[in-house]
Amino acid sequence: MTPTVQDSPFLLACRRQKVPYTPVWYMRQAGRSLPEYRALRTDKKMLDALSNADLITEITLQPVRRYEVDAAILFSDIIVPLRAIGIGIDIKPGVGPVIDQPIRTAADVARLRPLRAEDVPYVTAAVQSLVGELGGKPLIGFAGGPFTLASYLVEGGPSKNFELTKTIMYGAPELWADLMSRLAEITIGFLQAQVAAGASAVQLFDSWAGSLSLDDYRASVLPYSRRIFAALAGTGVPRIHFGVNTGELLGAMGEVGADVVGVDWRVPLDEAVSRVEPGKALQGNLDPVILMAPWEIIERRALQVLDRGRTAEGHIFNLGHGVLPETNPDVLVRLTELVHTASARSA
Ligand code: 1CP
Repeated sequence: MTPTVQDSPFLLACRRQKVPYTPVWYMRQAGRSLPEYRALRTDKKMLDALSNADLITEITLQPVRRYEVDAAILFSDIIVPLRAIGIGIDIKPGVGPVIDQPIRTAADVARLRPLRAEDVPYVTAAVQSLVGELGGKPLIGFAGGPFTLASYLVEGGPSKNFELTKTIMYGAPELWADLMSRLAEITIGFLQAQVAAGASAVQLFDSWAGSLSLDDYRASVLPYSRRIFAALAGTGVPRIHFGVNTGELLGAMGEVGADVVGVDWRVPLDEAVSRVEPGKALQGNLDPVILMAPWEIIERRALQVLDRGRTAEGHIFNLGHGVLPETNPDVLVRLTELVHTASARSA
């Protein structure tokens, strides 16, 4: 019998079922560190690459071929749905997303209309072709979480302290609610389009939610993330939720309805188990910077992550955040092999 995507170790682990070995994929595996990615990008702007179905397909497949990871992640960006509904955004090399006219008033917020699948034809076409190309390996669709999207829109670009965003969140609750509701609707449309086209799982990256206290996260972000996860519940695909520096928020980030909670490197996985409610798988959590150390160190630390991951109901091996651009791809090939062989021995 040919294995189906539903029997893949990645989806089994998301569902907390028995796996032949611990599945592994890497956040940001589909960009930046691979020479074949850089070669493809030399004469192409990031935004052009993100709206070309053939390029999205090719870049998504590159790390799967090279690293033999257990899942592909769609080559896209969290700003893609915002641009698709008409917000002026550029991705500046070495900076990140930059917004033409930041969103700060009720009139600005009113420009955020819902997203339909027809707004992102290059994404749905790429997902459809990837499902065929991947031959039974799952494709992870994704979107930015509401706080993280709000932070780029309000600040106008990357930010350290999110001053303007938090000023609205603390001081103008009605405006904040309108902004977050609209972002939740856009995100639901974007994720549903990816799942309808064939994505096997979704990850909501609320990368910067860790800048909030637990109380503020619960009051001002959690209800909108919960709305997103609830809208996807009927699709049956596993829903992963991830943020950076979210040790204090791990329980709440699971409560939004996530099937899998992503953990950064600051909280050991066995400790994370005690912070999330039962019935969740965990994903993580090797520090991406450890990949710059000698192999013996990487090996010891990766085995420690696997050991601690065994205390979870399901474990997907990953880094605690994205692959850094200066990472040697050969190290990721070796790490993937190590995770597979070491976990198969103890499965
Ligand atoms: O594996 C992959 O690379 C898949 C594609 C992917 C993903 C999952 C890209 C392509 N972006 C993202 C998500 C993303 N984008 C997040 C959430 C995940 C995370 O925390 O890493 C965030 C916060 C962004 C915003 C963004 N886009 C930044 C960060 C800026 C900041 O505030 O620090 C940057 C640098 C970008 C551009 C971008 N998006 C993707 C790539 C490969 C790049 C770099 C462009 C390049 O140099 O080629």
